[in-house]
Amino acid sequence: MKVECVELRRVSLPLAAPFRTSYGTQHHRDLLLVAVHGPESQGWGECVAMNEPLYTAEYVDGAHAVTRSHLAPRLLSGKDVRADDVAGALSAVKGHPMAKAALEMAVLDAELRAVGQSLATRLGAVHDRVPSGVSIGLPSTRRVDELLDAVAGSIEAGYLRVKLKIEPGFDVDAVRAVRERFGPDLALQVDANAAYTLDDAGHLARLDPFGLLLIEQPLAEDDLAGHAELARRIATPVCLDESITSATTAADAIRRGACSVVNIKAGRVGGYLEARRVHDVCQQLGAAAWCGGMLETGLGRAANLALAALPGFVLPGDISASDRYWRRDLTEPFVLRGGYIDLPRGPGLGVAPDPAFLDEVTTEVEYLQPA
Ligand code: OSB
Ligand code: MG
Repeated sequence: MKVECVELRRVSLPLAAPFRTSYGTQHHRDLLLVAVHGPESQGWGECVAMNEPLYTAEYVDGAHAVTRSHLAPRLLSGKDVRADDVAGALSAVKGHPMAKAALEMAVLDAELRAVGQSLATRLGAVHDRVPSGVSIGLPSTRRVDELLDAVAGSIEAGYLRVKLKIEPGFDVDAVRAVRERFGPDLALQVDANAAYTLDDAGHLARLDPFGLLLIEQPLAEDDLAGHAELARRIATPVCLDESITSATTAADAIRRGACSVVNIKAGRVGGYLEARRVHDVCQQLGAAAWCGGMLETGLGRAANLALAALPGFVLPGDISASDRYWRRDLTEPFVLRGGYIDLPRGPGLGVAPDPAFLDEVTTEVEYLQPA
């Protein structure tokens, strides 16, 4: 497509409930959305960069600035761009995978709408619905009874798998309490967001008896050797999130034994096309994959559903229903049906923001055109 205009929109959406992890508490989502406008169609991309650079180095103001000054101009060069070419066109700019992923997603959406194909078909999806998991934040009070209420609510809502955020001081006892209350059959996993060091290996081994599906990103992002050593010392399978930044790093981590499970997030690896390559690497090397989440609106959720319907996604993802995040979503809400969420069927993402509601929650908008 010829990109005639790139629209950058900042949106502020309150979360239905605060989300606390080992790196901080989120009360609202300050989002960057991008739209690409071409002669035949337009497409939407959602940038998953968080408000602050605490999960990874990227954050929403930085993503906005780099998109405005360095990324969007490379797509507005006057030449025809295909979704397959976006990563290459942006590759001279180092880093900023979430900003790049949003632009590629928008071009994919526009391109697919023009030809009437869904993103799921384009990526190679083999399912028309995906099993839904939920990520439960640290309780604000660090009290286990608050956590047990949240888990009970999630099970009642129908989620097929529960992920608990942990940090030093809130881990083994919390997991034990959940197992005691909900039993051994609950599909349960934990996410540390890099809050531990290898010195904690003995302590983390105390999670072994609880039959967790996995422990996600226990150690620092750059510590593959540490994760490989930890994986030898604990029985719980090690899964990486923050460390996996591309198909290359995924292959390296799996081959080194740093993980046997991979959380795939398109934003973290620079786009849905690279995310599919991470999926392919996991399949080739025998690692289990699942689709992570970044508190997306319906736009990012639609794209994650398409990705999660690929055959190598063998565990439920962090793709919950819209009401787990938002009082009102930007798109038609995604709902649980028997623990599953249906893929949207239409071309491209298959969903679009409600224009009036989008305007209501927009805090800033700019339109970039060729120089
Ligand atoms: O570490 O997986 C994570 C949200 C924001 C940033 C990082 C993470 C998360 C989640 C929530 O765990 C997943 C979701 O439900 O979107
Ligand atoms: Mg994680």
